[in-house]
Amino acid sequence: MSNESLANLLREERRFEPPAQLAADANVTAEAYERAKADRLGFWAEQARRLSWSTEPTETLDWSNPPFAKWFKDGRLNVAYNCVDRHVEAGHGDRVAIHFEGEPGDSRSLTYAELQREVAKAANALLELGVRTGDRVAVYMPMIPETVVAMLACARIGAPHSVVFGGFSADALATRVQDADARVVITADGGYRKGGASALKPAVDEALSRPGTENVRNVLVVRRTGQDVDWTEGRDLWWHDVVDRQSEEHTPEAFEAEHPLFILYTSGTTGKPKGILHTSGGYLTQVSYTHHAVFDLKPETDVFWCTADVGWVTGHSYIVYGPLSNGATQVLYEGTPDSPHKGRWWEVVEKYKVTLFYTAPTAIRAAMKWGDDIPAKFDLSSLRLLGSVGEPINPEAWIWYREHIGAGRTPVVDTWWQTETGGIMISPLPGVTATKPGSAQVPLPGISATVVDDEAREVPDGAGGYLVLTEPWPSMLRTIWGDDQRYLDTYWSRFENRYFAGDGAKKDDDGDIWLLGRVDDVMLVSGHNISTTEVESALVAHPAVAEAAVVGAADPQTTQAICAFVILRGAAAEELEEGGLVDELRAHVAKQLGPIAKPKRILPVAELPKTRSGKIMRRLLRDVAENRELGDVTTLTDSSVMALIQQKLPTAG
Ligand code: 6R9
Repeated sequence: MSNESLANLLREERRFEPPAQLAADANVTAEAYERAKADRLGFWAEQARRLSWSTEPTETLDWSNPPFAKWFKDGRLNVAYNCVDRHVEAGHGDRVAIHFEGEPGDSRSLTYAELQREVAKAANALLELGVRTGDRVAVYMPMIPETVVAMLACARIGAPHSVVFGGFSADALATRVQDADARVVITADGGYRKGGASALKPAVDEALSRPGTENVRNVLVVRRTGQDVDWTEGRDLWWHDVVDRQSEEHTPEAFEAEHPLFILYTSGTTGKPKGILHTSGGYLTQVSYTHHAVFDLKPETDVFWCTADVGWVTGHSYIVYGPLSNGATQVLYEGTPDSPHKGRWWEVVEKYKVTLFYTAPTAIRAAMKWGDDIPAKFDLSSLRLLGSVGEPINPEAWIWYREHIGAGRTPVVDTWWQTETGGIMISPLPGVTATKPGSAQVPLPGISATVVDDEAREVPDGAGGYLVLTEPWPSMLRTIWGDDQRYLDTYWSRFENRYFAGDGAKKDDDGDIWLLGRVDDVMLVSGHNISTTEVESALVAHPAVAEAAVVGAADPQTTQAICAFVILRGAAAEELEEGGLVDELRAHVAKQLGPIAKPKRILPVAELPKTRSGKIMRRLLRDVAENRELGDVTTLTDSSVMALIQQKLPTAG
């Protein structure tokens, strides 16, 4: 696609300067870029001093065996001590760490002092169950404070956790328990979602009946919903029986900086899930620094809320480790945004006077679809900064977010990163960067990223290619659990000495980076590479379209033909009966991006298939568009969506 068409699509040419007061008081200023450029490792060594080490590291990076990095390797620390105890020791024990809001409306606030006691008790309980340094613990939980406590208790005793999203099936849980060879599973009877109690324990029972899970000695069960559970005597234990009676004292042990902190599985499009391994010192340094820098956190006054689930990396880094290492006060919300009503999130913002809010484009587009009048009913004036993560955010959604949630005055930071990167990599800095709707813009200080072509040559400004990371970073994955070769093959073999992120990207004329979706999703139409993101953004820019997903379907004439699935806004859907709208949308895309990007087919649908973390699963839509049997649907939020979409299709062709 030509640069003119990109410029055209992004006719949203407005730039948003940081608010003057925010810039004046910002945690991080432009000087950080200079500092990091002059001495990248020195810069990260300084950031490591944000943490309390029992042995200060003297060596910043050991890259003698690339791509197997060792950061701060002679340093020792305890991650849980850094997230909890040291804030209490510094006199902040009375500060609220977590405002928990349950979906049914129950709430409870935990101070740092209370969190310290809970984590100590849970750590003592795990020790009593025989969990030892290095043993893996699977965590399969709803979004409740005990989940955070469980993760920190594992970190405290050096037992890597493997959190499995509570919405995943028994199958998915079994594979992950087997792969990590977990010794204990921490779960709950259930949690509240979509207005009801949704069970978790039966999936654990089923998963543990599978071969390869025999090493799980105990299942520790939190009572959340009170629903009936089956019980395996000798294996299953109630959290309240075992944890509540423990001592509130536990002396944290210091571990090496490279001690494994957690494994988190990412599904990827093919093959078995990859167990992404993160370690302690480098990971905590980067999530702490990025949380401080990107969200401009002022721990005394801010209330942070990241809406992700802890089963996703965003929850690990920006609910548990980043905010808590910084002594933040944050909201933890259990349920879905539309239960019991579509204003639930905004009600929570109003209730806790949330100042910093971090969510995903999919949620923003849903809120747009539900209507401007819903957030307008709540007092959102406490908000001072908004963040986005998970997918490219269309300029249209970015502007809506700023206008309707941020009252047209808050900065919006679009943060690009991955499970593998551990922490934020590319993002504006709210006190420095003039933001551009739709672009993640610049690598953070200390991070080196660029865009290269097929031959690994850096592309000039105004051109597109593949996003690569050119220098190691502290919170990088260390390997794929049990599979070093797959780590090399997946990330380090596409380009020599560069980390291949798997995302398409473009540099604009200012050199700012625009993310264009997964490389697997790029379409090839009559010899042109066309990004799904750009066509989707063009469609969403039309007032009749609430959401769009675009795929390339095999086509005898053009290699691939663009096939768009769109969710229409209410009134527009009626207009469609008279026909015309589909033609208008095709013409609209042609006008915005050029005739080559005009979708061959546009199919209005009621819902799009999404993963649990809110990403559109284009590969399933490609299966539909190419009349194939559907691939793996186990990570879908709602598998009935695909049946609905298939019904709508007059067999493709
Ligand atoms: C944090 C997280 C990683 C993939 C990543 C990319 C997409 C995430 C994005 C974004 C454009 C952003 N992605 N943030 N694309 N702009 N701001 O989402 O981790 O679940 O591992 O997904 O998500 O495609 O490669 P993970």
